[in-house]
Amino acid sequence: MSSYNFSMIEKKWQKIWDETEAFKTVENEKPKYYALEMFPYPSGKIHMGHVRNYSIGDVVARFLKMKGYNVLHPMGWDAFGLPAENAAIKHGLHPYKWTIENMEEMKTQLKLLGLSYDWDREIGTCHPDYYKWTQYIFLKFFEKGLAYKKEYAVNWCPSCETVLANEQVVGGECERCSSPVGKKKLDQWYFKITDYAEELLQDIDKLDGWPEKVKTMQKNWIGKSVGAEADFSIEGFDKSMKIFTTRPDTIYGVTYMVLAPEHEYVDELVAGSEYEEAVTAFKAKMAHMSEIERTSNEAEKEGIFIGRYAINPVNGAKIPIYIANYVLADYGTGAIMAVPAHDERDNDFAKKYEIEIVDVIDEDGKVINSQEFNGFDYKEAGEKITQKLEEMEIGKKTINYRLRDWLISRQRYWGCPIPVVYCDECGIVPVEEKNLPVMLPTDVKFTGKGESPLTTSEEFKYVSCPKCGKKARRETDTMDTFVDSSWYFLRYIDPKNENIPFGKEIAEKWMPVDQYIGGVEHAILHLLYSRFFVKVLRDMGMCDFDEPFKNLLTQGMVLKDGSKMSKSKGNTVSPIEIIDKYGADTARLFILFAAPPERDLEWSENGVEGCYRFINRVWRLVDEINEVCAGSGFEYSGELDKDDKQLNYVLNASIKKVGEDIAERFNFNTAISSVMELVNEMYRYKALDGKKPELLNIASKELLVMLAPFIPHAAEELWEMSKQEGSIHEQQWPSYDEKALVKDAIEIVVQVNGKVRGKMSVPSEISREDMEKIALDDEKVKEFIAGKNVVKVIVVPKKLVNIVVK
Ligand code: ANZ
Ligand code: ZN
Repeated sequence: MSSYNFSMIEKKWQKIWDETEAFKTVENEKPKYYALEMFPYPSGKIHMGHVRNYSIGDVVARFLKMKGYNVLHPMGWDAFGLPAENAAIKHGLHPYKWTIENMEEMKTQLKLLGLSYDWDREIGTCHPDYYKWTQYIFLKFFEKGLAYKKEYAVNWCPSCETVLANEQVVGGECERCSSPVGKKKLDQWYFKITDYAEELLQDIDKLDGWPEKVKTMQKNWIGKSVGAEADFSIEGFDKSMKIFTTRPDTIYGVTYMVLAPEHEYVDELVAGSEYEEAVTAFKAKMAHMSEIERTSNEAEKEGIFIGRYAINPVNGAKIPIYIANYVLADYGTGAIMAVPAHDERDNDFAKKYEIEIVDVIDEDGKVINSQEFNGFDYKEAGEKITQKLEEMEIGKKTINYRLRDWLISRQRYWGCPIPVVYCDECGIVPVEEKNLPVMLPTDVKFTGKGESPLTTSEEFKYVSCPKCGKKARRETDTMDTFVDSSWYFLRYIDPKNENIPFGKEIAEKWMPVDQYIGGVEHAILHLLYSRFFVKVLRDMGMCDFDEPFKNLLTQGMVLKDGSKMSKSKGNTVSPIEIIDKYGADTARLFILFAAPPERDLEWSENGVEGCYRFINRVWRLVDEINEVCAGSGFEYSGELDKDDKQLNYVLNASIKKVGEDIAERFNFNTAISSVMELVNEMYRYKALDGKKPELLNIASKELLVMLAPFIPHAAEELWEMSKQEGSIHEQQWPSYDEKALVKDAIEIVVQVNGKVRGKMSVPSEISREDMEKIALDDEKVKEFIAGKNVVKVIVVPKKLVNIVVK
């Protein structure tokens, strides 16, 4: 008898898989399958979230390989980003060194999990041979007018001294340091994602393999609103105020107007008036508040009258103009017509400042108080009023998107340099393609303050203009790391291409990603940006597909004591400790068994131990079968009796269920349960006398094949011990025998004094006498009737035996 020495086995097979390049993908005739997990940020240590993400992906990849696909399963590093830079500031370590060391460390840890990656395709976004192509793509965007510069009041963290994207502002505070976020005007680079808003929205409906909730989040993020623009003239002012409304039907109910405090007319409108001082003060106050603070539902509505009046174009009413916190400068036109009777925010505001409220829609949705539009349904009235505005040439139907252009420049060192040069003569000049990559300089200072550290490198900063040759200055901002991760899945396909980011033909072959797996926290930005990139690259002729990810699985969180495992909560469990104690196979099995992938998973040491015991149970079973049945082979003769049939039934039912659960639903937990039932049945069968060893050999072989995606090391070792040929991971997934699934056995219930004490499988043609005999002979039932008198045995044919005892 051998024992399950996981540590030796896992080391052994990891080494062999490495040496034989077992998971290297080469082009062949098989149908392709691209399995991809979101690549990690190299923080230095893997956590349970990684273990979960990558174990799920590994089962998918190994399973599809066994199903006959040519599987591409790559891994790499999302290696630029702030933590490296913070470490540099804190510990004086260069970000490059810090990152490379972390990548090495994490790779070692990932290898301990026995994941089936083609490490030959490994990429790191911080390597010049990767970011060269990020820069190349940037320049293509620039050429097409899809990368542009504009001055903008950005979210600014005074403590990190950096620009923050909207999503990095949480509750008005910096996501990283919790300082209150302010605004600052800076020249910034943008990608024009808004040009693709409509297509990004429309194509969501094509994503059949995506979770509904992710699709909804993307739709809301794009936020399409159909409405109208209308010009309201301003008394004593030569320009009119353009507003955007989704409810033109309410235009007769307008009782005040609002301009965003930052609206370009505001200063002019109050200049020299008694309102000027108060308006300036209010604007200053707003400048220190984040957009979220200003517009959240809980935020108190706040504003001031600016001493001016607008004229309602449809009825000539004179209406006061305010500036207020809840109107934003960069949505719609930055100005609104306020209808307190029908808009909640306007209603709060009007009540607070005692402004008139006029109903224009009654309870049945019919328009009232609206002259010739009275009596119309509000929807119809909206169209008619828009038409009227169009006829008056002061308005038109308008579509607005909440989606803004993507702010991509960061005043940071550890990112991809933006490959442009500023020349006094020629303006913004792109770096020539032959001079890519623009390498990150190494002679920089990390002060943790002020401008990008790239400005501290004199050598980097000054260059000659690519156009005129005069002295020019390089862009010193770097790109948002979301840019790096918006195309990495394309680089994996052709990772060593030295001429272009990826070959078109080979990308055609492998794309789209068949299964993408990752955290739901990336449901919006990363996925939207990747979709955007693919559409732009397609329009540039670099590829022919419209969408990058065919199927998406967003895995749930790993919880402990009911809350997410996280460093800050101090409730983490180290994957490495678990691997040391139980082995990677146990860790993987537990994570896959404890919950379906999309649900949250509660960590449980008992659960882990249970999985460890199960692997040991499989180990002993296969080991014993090898000992007892060796030499018997797989060919049996003679009829199958009821026990043979039962084993065959459970085996084939299990093959069917495991295959379907993985392929159709990724229900790994129920797949594993079914394998556990098979193991129980094999133990039962093995304990019987005079059974067919060939049947056990067959069951043992298929059991291992089914377990291979989940516990690859133990399965491979047991495969070898069973003297099977080749690697288990090269085997075909077993098919099941429909005939074996037709049961001619039935299940009967045995009761003692009316209580169910056992269920047993019996031949369907069983007699009353046999039912009674089998029931009384059963070990469990014997326990319940031991030492008692059997008064009566009631038999319901083919259903039930009730034993009455005293
Ligand atoms: C009058 C009105 C009456 C409105 C009513 C709504 C309901 P969505 O759907 O998000 O596009 N709005 C327009 N621009 C704004 C800005 N820059 N900041 C804050 N609010 C703005 O919302 C469009 C509605 O939000 C517009 O329609 C406008 O208020 C407001 F019963 O106009 B509505
Ligand atoms: Zn020049």
